[in-house]
Amino acid sequence: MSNLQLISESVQKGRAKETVSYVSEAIKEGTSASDILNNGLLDGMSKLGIKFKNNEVYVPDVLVAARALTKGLEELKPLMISEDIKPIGKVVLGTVKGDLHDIGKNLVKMMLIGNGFEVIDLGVDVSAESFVNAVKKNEPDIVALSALLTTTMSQQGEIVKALTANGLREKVKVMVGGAPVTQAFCDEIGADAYAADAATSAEIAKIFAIHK
Ligand code: B12
Repeated sequence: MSNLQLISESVQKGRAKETVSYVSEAIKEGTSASDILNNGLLDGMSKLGIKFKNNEVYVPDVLVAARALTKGLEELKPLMISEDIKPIGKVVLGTVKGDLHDIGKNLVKMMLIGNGFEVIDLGVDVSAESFVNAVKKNEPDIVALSALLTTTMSQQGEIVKALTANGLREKVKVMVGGAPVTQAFCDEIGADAYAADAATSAEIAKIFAIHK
C-alpha cells in the first residue's frame, strides 16, 4: 500500500498517531503537500463521509476520524504554507442564539475542512448580530447555520433578515441544517440550501464554491 493510501486508511480508522507518522513519512519522501492533502487526508475523510451517509459508520467514528484528520493537517501545515495551497472557499459556521447543541455543527465543520474549506467556527448560542459582524470581517462565501430546537430554528430566519438589512445577503450563500430544519423551512426563510447531514453539506458547499 502506498503512503497516501495508508494516510487515507488511518484517517478512516481514526488513528491519529498513525496518520501523523504516515504524513511525516510522505513529507520525507518528497510527496507534495497537495498530494498528501487531497489523495491522503481528504480522501480518507470523504470516503468516511460516504460510509457515514450510508449508515455504515456512526457519529463517534466520524469524530475520531476528524481528530486524526486535524492532527494530520497540523503535521502538514508548514509544507502547505510553503506551497501556498489555498482553501477552495470560506465558511462562517455557528449554532444559532439560544441553542447549545454543537455535535452536528462540529461534524459539518469537519466535513467542510475535510473537503478543503476554511471554516470560521463562531461556536454555539451565536446572535444574528455576531453572524453579521463575522461576515463583514471575514467575507466568507457561505454562512452555515445549525439549529437543533424547534424554539431556535426561527433564528435562522432572523439571521437571513439581518444579513439582508446589512446589505450582505447577495454576498453570501446561506446554508441551514439541524434535526428540526427542513427544505420547506429553508425555502420559507429564504436560505439558499438545506442539508440533512454533514456529508451532504460539504457536497453542496463544493457546488457553491465551484459556481462562485
Ligand atoms: C446531545 C443532545 C443534547 C446535549 C447537547 C450537547 C452538545 N454539545 O451538543 C445537551 C444535553 C446539552 C442538550 C440540551 C438540551 N436539549 Co438536546 N438533544 C441532544 C440529542 C440527544 C442529540 C443531538 C445530537 O447531537 N445529535 C447527533 C448529531 C450528529 O445530529 P444533528 O445535530 O442532527 O446534526 C446532523 C444534521 O442535523 C446536520 N446538521 C446539523 N447542523 C447543521 C448545520 C448545517 C449548516 C447543515 C447543512 C447541516 C447540519 O448534520 C449533522 C450531522 O449529520 C437530541 C435528540 C436527537 N436524537 O436528536 C436532543 C434534542 C435536540 N434536545 C432537545 C431538548 C429539548 C434539549 C433541552 C431544551 C433540554 C432541557 N430541557 O434542558 C436542552 C437545550 C439546551 C440549549 N439551550 O440548547 C430536544 C429538542 C426538541 C425540539 N423539538 O425542539 C431533542 C430533539 C430531544 C427530544 N427528543 O426531546 N441536548
